[in-house]
Amino acid sequence: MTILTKTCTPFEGQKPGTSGLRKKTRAFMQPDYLECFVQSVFNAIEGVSGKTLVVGGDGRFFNAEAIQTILRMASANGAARVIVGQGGLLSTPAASNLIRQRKADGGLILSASHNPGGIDADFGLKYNIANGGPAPEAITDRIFAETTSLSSYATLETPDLDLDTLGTVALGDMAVEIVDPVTDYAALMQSLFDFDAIRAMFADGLTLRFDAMHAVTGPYATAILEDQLGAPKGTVLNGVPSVDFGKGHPDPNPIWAKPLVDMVMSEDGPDFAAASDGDGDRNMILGKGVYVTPSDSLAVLAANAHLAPGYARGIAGVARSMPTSGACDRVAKAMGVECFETPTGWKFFGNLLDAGRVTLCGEESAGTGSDHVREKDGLWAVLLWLNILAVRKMSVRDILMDHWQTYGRNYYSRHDYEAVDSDAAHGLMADVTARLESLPGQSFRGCEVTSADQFSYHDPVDGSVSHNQGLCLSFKGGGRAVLRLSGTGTEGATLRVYLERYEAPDGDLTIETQAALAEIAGAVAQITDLAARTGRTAPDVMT
Ligand code: VG1
Ligand code: CO
Repeated sequence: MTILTKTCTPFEGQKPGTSGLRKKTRAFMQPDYLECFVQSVFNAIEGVSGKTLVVGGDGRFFNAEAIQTILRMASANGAARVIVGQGGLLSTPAASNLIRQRKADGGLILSASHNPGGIDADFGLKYNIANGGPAPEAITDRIFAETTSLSSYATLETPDLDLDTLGTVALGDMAVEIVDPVTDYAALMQSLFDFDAIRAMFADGLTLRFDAMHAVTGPYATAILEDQLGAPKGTVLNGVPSVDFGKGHPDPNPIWAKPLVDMVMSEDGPDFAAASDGDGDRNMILGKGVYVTPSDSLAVLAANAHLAPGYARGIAGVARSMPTSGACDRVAKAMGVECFETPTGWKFFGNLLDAGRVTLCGEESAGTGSDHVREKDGLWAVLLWLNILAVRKMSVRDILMDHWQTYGRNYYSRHDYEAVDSDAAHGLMADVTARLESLPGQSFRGCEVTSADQFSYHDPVDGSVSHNQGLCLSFKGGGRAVLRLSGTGTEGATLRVYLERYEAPDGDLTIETQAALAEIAGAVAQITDLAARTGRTAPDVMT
């Protein structure tokens, strides 16, 4: 088969963000755009000759076409084997698992995660390394450098492969192995959790609703929750993946998964409910009448993980991203295990997990995971919660209340200002950065700033340093605000304001969240001159 070398001109802005390259789908569909990025990835990892790769995506619009392009290029670049999910589907945690199980050299995951899908929505692509986790910054920097100087790429001229039939086929000299996307992942889950106890709990009548949001988790959730664990048919909602996620926004939070939240808040709502995102790595946890913030969920899971067989030996430590609340820090302290604060994005957890320093990781954006893979994992979090419920035989609400009464409560909320004018958002950040040194000691709306700094991360495992990872303001009395710009958006800039306040176990544990954080939010508005700079008087999304 003839390998074609095509000349190309570099595209601007192919810089991987928090989680790979995310752009408008139409940008990815331009001639050569995807090809240039894929060739840059291959070049950045010293080629793929003789290597095995895992490829799959969340099934969004352009997933199928992009996979065919990637397969042709992998073959033309000399790869030995590509393992691909049937129909081109793999959830992000399942891809991470396959890379590890099959000892692949790396993988390409096609997803823009929680961003909407469709020809006028978003698409994305990221490279994961041999440990199954997202490429660290050293590699994404190399990929970006390649994109700026690329002059040619290699591909084949072949018809599309049928990816719907399981088995191995040849593409040039490369083997393409089409695997069931669910099987290996489901086996991993079974090895970690007490499926019998969870099955018994469903048989006893516990009611669950899992909203797959028309995204990739549908087949996984149906196979595991309904077929293996015996939850009644209909437990999984919106379980068939569609290219535009049912025209929805596959972000599992109280805004985009509102129907599920309304359901658990109603009289006859289910005992437990959960949702996951486009690529299946995020989770939202709900109990009858209660929403569990992701930061609290991480803390509860850390405190109770030992109740599941896979974690019976206890946890080595916990890591959370800097904007995530300090709730898990209190659990780690009480358990006498290490707790790490990393920048936003799962790529920063990999070294800690590989080194055995931490067992659980989490982010405020609805990501929780463990050392079982090197990605966050939505369904895993749901199963760990189910295992804990099966052992403790308490409601979600009671478990949460018990947790706060033991450790205190970190009131927490994130306010997002989306599609803000990019210059205005960068100007706001630059202005606060310039004033960081003068802020401590000053009061804003009655809140005194005690410290103000820019977060830099020093990786304790490989010694690398990542600067400019968000602005952190601490207030007298233990309140905190974090400001950063999103690295996953595709339109203008998204300003994220993270707010937190701690209340001790004997304090008031039942304040409405936004009311509990109103003073700090007011202080941030004044410090940043937010309304004048962005033209916004209220956030677009509050989670
Ligand atoms: C967001 C979240 C971050 C998460 C990232 C990828 O990044 O805040 O916690 O790791 O998305 O998640 P940003 O830069 O927009 O704040 V996923 O599930 O979209 O791959
Ligand atoms: Co995701």
